[in-house]
Amino acid sequence: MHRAHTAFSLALSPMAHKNFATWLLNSSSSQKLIKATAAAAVRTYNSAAAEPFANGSTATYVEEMYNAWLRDPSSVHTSWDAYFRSNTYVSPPNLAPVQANTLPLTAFNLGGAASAAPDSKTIDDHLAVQAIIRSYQIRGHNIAHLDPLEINTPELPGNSSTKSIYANFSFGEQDMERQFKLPSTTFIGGDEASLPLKEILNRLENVYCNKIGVEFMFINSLEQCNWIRKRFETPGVLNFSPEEKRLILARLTRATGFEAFLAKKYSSEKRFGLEGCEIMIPALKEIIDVSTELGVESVIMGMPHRGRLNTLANVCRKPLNQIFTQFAGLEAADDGSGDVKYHLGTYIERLNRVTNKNIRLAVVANPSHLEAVDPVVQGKTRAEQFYRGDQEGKKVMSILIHGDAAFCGQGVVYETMHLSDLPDYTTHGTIHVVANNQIGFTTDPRFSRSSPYCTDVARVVNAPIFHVNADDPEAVMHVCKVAAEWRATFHKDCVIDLVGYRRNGHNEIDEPMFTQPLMYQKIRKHKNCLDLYADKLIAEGTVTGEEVKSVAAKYENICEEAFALAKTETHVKYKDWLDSPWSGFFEGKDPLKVAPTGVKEETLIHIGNRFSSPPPNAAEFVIHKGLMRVLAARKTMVDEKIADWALGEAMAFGSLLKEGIHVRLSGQDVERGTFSHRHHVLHHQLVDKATYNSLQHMYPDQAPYSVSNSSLSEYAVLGFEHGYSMTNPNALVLWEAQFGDFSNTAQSIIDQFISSGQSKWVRQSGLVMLLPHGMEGMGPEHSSCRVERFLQMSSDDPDYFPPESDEFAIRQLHDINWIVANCTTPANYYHILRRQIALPFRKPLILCTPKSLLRHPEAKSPFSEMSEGSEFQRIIPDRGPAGENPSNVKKVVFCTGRVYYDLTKTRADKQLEKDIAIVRVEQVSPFPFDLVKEQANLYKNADLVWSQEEHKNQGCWSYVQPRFLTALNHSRDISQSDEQSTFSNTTTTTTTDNTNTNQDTDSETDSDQKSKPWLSRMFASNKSDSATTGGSAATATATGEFNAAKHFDLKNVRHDFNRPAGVAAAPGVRHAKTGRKISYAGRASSASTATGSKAQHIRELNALLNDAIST
Ligand SMILES: Cc1ncc(C[n+]2csc(CCOP(=O)(O)OP(=O)(O)O)c2C)c(N)n1
Ligand SMILES: [Mg+2]
Repeated sequence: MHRAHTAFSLALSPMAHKNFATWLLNSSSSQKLIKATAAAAVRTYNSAAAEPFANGSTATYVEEMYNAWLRDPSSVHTSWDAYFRSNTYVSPPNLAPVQANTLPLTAFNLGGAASAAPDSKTIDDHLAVQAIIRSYQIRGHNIAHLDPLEINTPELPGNSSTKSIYANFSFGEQDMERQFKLPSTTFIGGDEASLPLKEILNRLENVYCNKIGVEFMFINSLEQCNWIRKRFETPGVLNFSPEEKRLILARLTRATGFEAFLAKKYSSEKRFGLEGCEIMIPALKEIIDVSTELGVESVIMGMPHRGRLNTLANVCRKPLNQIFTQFAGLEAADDGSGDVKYHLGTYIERLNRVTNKNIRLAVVANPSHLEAVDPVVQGKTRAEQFYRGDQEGKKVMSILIHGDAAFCGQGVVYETMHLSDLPDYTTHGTIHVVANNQIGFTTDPRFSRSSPYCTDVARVVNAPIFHVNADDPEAVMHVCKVAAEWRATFHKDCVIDLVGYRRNGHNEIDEPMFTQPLMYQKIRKHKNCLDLYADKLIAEGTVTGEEVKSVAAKYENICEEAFALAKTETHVKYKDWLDSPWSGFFEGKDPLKVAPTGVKEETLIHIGNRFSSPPPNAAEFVIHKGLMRVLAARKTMVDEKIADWALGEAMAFGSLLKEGIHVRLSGQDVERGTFSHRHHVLHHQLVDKATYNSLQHMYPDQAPYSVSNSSLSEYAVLGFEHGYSMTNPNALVLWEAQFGDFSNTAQSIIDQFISSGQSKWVRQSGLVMLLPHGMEGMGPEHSSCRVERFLQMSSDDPDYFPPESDEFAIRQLHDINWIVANCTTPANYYHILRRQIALPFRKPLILCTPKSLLRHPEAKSPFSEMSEGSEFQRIIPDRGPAGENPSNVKKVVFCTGRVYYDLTKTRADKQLEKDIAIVRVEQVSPFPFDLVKEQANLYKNADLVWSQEEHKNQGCWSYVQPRFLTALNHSRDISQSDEQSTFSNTTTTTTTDNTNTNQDTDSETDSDQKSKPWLSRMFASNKSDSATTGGSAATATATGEFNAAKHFDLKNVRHDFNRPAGVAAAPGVRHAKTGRKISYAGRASSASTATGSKAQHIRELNALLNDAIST
């Protein structure tokens, strides 16, 4: 039986066997099961796992036998007795003998004399009944009626009658009325301890082979298995009251009505409707209702395209007019690129009418990349739990909704699942809902997965999986209730597999008959779930036909009213779709003011002393000798008031923690540091798991510090940390790659969330990515963080020299999508980390970090470069003889990162300190046009060279080259002659104020704007009239001061952090690239990032150093 391998042809054949018992009989593995009970095949616990039937759950069965045998050896069959006496059996460590599962001898003695020993047939028959019960529990789902279309029915061999199975168990018709004692591992009896065989079979058939298929017996916890059995087996669990049924009907009506309304009004628009799985809406509502009842106050959801609008409308209750406005193709009122409507997020706080409790619902915005949002949701959830002090996840939970094809196809699902139980990543249980329409775009399951179910990935974390036929609303509601209770009880993941179908094509414009003709013939004849359920409720007298119609009509009216309202809108507002508002963060802040990043020297000394000290109970806490030396070396540095890389980092973290900023560092092996330099967690050498983390003990009232070695995943962990960073701007969240290039397995998170999140979803993040980078002869894969890729995604315009003013740097930071830097000193590293928090807004920071520099004797900074008055240096000028006498300098070598130390050494070796200046570009993006210009002007007569250790087609060269040209040659404005390309396409806005201080640039008026070609206008300025009005005032006054109060109406900036119109307002000017040039000194282009041969690496390095350091 392989659900994925079933073919459509089966759908046309009648279901061969509806009864599990029949199937059981014919299944070869089942035969083994049957025989196993009597034959008592001798297996060890381990070998049991290899047997098809004897999986982990069968071990529980063996365990039961074992427990019974322990209490009374004669209570089990002689074969079990022999087996246990042989000492072959080893009790599994996590299954202690459980009283509830004992099987006393008297259990077999129904109807017989109380003291008489049971005969072996009685024992065999009882064991056979137990085996049957277990078989239903283990594999009943395989034959349950899950598919509303009845296409994917099991492939059943032969045609045997139900009777024969009893016969096979040595049961005949005559046994049907025989009473059998029920074991403690079933709840089908309710209050009854025994039942006739016929009733046992009927009840099992109903529980496990009807519209719900429960897959749970692989779970290695008897308690959890019993919990699930009870929820599904107890008689009457599926009985719903008339009120409950009406509520389901009303919700289903809305879900169905919403799609129908959109189909009517926007028939040619893509919306990725939910038709065929509309029950997902009542399902989500049920999960939220039950969870709210159980204490949850905030639900964070991640979901793909399918049914997203419906979820926003009917689960989150996002105003319908805002949703409809998205269909109108209106201009946006705010900045950014926006996104298609079925990717946008939302955040709503509202009263849950069923539970009468307040609830916060967020749907996280996501890209097309299916499942990429999963870890982001988890990180955001974790962070919300953290800030609320919700250590057990009782108040905040996540729900992840998946498509069937994506759930089994995308590796990030697995990677995310593996975070679910890790101490620093768990969200204490996620409910996964699969909108399983049994198709992925045009691909059938049998071609899209090799596993029986699309949900099999969840088995790796022992998550129970509840398959349910999406055409049975009551079964679905029951499953949802159990899922919510499961999460609240065990705080572990579980999966609801809603097996439905897709009524239309992949989207509403697609023709499904091209590829699934027979399936769609069937779908066309298939009544929708609402009609089926309404018919049922009418037939049983719960509602009348009139009531059904009136509920539908009422909802249609609501939609019509919202539709009319939407028509009056003139703009869409991206801010309405924000998923993570930071209330209060932007209010009253000067958006162009950075707080100082230097701190008092005494603070540095305090942090340094703590960081270099063993734990207070040092006498008892045995530290590794090597680490004692590390601590001693740190202490010496503190005494000498200098810092190496690790100390500089600790200064940044410690000082932020002191200021109440939570710091979280996560990634592979970050606690020690891949290069064994960090050592934030000291391990007691004699006591297991006893650790000490000095950064957690800097100050009594400090913010929490968390450092966590992560699972070996980049995609999920980076996504998780990105999500974490979205929740609260007052936290420094860092993810470190083991080596920089490993971040490429997280490329979708980088491309779709980190680089473009603000532009698409008006969402900011101050996440820091630490990427070890440097060509140090370690081979192609351990050398480069591929900084060129990050730079290529930087949004600053290579040809645009922003207006020069005191606010040059902050304006650039404000306008760019992220910051890319490569620091050469611990002090600059310290400042750039602190600046992340000092900024009045948040931008991701991509930081190339060193390897050999971690221990380089010159890569140290005095405390004076970190104390009050010091700040981050975007460029570090040459401070040696060349810098002191610039007019004598023949050549200026610009560089970034560790190659600086090689260059200075070569320069010293060649005694060219007076002739060659070396200037470090520490912040590569946004490009320090102003400082580069200043440096170039300083060395008027010198040749200019960019030197890098990366190959020419890699590293920073292709990014810096055009920007150097713009920085060097800014005298001739070409904007007037090249209007089409005058403006930066995202960051430049128009100003009508001519008082700009920038002498190099021309101001541009509205009338100038109007005379431009439309494309140029569109790219150039704010998109709405209102925004243009707001931005019409100059952002800088004649004195260069920025007056936030005057120019920003913060009341109108609902989500605060959006760039208020005008902040970036500055006329764009491009410059002719004539005059001074910059040349390149470095490796040639290459396909690989570095050579695998150390000798060749050194040869290349020497060549590039000689090339750069020559006059
Ligand atoms: C990572 C990724 N690969 C490919 C696609 C293109 N794509 C969009 S929807 C889709 C099918 C998804 O099927 P399923 O997960 O079952 O969801 P359904 O559309 O059936 O609801 C594909 C392949 C994508 N969006 N993301
Ligand atoms: Mg699908």
